Amino acid sequence: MSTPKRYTITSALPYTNGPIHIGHLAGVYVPADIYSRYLRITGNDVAFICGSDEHGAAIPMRAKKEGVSPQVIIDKYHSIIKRSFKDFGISFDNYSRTSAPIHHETASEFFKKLYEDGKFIEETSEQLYDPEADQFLADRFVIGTCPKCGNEEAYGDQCENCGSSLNATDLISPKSTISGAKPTLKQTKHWFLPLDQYEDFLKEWVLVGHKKDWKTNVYGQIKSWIDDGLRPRAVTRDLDWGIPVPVDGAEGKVLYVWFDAPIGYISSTKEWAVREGKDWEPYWKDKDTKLVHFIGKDNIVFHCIIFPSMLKAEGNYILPENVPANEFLNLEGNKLSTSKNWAVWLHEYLEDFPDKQDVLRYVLTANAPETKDNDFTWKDFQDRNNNELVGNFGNFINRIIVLTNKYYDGIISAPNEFTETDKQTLTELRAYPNVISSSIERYRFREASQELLNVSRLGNKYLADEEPWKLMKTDPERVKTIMYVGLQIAAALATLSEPFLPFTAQKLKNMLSLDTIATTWNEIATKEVLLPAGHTIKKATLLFSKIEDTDIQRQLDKLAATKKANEIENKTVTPQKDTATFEDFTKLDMRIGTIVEAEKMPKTKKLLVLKVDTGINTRTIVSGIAEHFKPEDLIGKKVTVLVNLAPRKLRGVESEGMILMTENPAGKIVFLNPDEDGVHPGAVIS
Ligand code: B3M
Ligand code: ZN
Repeated sequence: MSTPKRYTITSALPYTNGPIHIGHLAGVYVPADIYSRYLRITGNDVAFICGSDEHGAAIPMRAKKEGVSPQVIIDKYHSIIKRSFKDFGISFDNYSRTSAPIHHETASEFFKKLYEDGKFIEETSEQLYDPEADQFLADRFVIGTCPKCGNEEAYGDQCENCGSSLNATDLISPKSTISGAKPTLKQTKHWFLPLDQYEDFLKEWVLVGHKKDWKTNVYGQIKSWIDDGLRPRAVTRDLDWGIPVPVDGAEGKVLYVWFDAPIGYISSTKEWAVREGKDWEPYWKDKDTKLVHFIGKDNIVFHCIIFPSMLKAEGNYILPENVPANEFLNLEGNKLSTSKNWAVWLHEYLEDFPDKQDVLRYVLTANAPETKDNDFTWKDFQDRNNNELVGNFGNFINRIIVLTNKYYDGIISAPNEFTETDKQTLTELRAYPNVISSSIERYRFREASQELLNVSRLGNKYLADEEPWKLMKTDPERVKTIMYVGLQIAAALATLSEPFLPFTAQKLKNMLSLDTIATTWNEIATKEVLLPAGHTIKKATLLFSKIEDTDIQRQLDKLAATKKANEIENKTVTPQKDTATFEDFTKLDMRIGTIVEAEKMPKTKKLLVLKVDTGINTRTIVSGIAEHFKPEDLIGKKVTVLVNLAPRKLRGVESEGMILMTENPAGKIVFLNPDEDGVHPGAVIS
């Protein structure tokens, strides 16, 4: 553990165009939180900063899709996102938003300073223009073929396939994402940051300065961009959503979202400092402060090339000490996708697993995409919970606490002389704070989480070898020592688990009545005694519980339904039938009916014989829905019935009418209820 310092830790500002999912948590927020919590409990001065990014092009687009104003969208998702972070214990010191006045001010001032210092190039050039939508096209408003890798869906600012940073005019065969139109070229004035002038600085700072300590995936990306040669990059846009460009002659123009968003880290720090009565400047300007950006790999260019060049141009700011970007997390073998709804949304996860925040934090850490893309599977989630958290960590704690209560009414007995095994166990325990620290300080959170589990493994092995439950009858004095040693391991776990499993750590501290005894990581490494004899602990409560196959199946079913829904969406809708005249329509007599009896038609798989009260009479209707409903579930259901359909015999039973139905995305027959999950426009009523 190194000497205490000041840290500014940022995690990528999420776009408020949707809720957040496990990929965000795994890639950015959980590692940033582990790091921040760790630094706080090891005595550092930490500002852990985040906020919502509310100026991205995706926001007005989403607003258009939902038929509301962008403000409605940002307010809605800002609160959902903020809530999810809180629910999962992400311990931001401040969570702001880029629509906040303090941010508009900070970003405007930053731009003005660069403008006045002559750091921009002002240039009128031809930009892509959508003649139908009457709008310039940049960034997400235009897609086309990536000139580097040939991906046909590259955006105007970046290709998500190869990670290249692009200018909209670089795209081959561009197309407007607003109208689908082929763009024309039109002249417009913009301000450019001449990144080419920062090449030498970037080379010196990253390529030479951080060759050894930055992750190879991050370093490799930066190197390839610099090797490709950097070009001036426009930092303004012709849009009406964003921060107005604060200089004369810039009417109708806003700051490029990637110019304002990283400044959001600074404004969020200011907001925090004002609230806490602190000075924000040392957190951004004192060269002894360590600035660390946690991001996903698609944000590397912005945090390692563009933002540092902006900070350098401004002149007063420190540069990031590290940018430990992660790779991507997939879900059950497919890329996570907000638009395809292929995700585990955090707010939905909590509905299904209300007290299992730490389980998700743990699984996402143990399987974090640190060096390569990784896959989240529900089976792995279940296995890690049942084997590692319940079977290892929870099992150890439960045994030691239950036995202490059983043998000694919860009061810790004084130990007798330690055996060699006892001494060795305690020595091993004392090594863990440093082992875990060293992994965390090198941003190896997966490794750190496994070392944490090794602490409870140490405890389980010790108890299994010493078998206090067997010795209780023959050698109760020895048992006192065993329990004492075991309790020291439990106390260490309560403190060491805090960055990873904050909710569990709190529960464990309560059980051990540890709140009154301050146990720091350093104390674990150095102190003889963490829980003294005579100290009283509380009764055991369960830290983790088993996840059953049925819980997992429900999640897999949900994903299967999503897949099906996506397939249906991609399918062409059943073509419309020939025109029916009004007279044709009035011939149909449809009534509401109640199903009063239902039974299976003998010797058939699909048919049910129903008795339906139509108001006119109670009649028999044969319906092919036996595979979709149990007869007993249908009694009392209200349905829509076509009552004047010519009667016909099915398997010898006369059917007098037809119940109207449709199909949901999972292929299940449902009664007419357009609100039924996923019933989509175009679903045929039959
Ligand atoms: N809003 C997030 C993204 O790419 C982008 C990060 C901004 S960090 C300054 O999801
Ligand atoms: Zn590409």
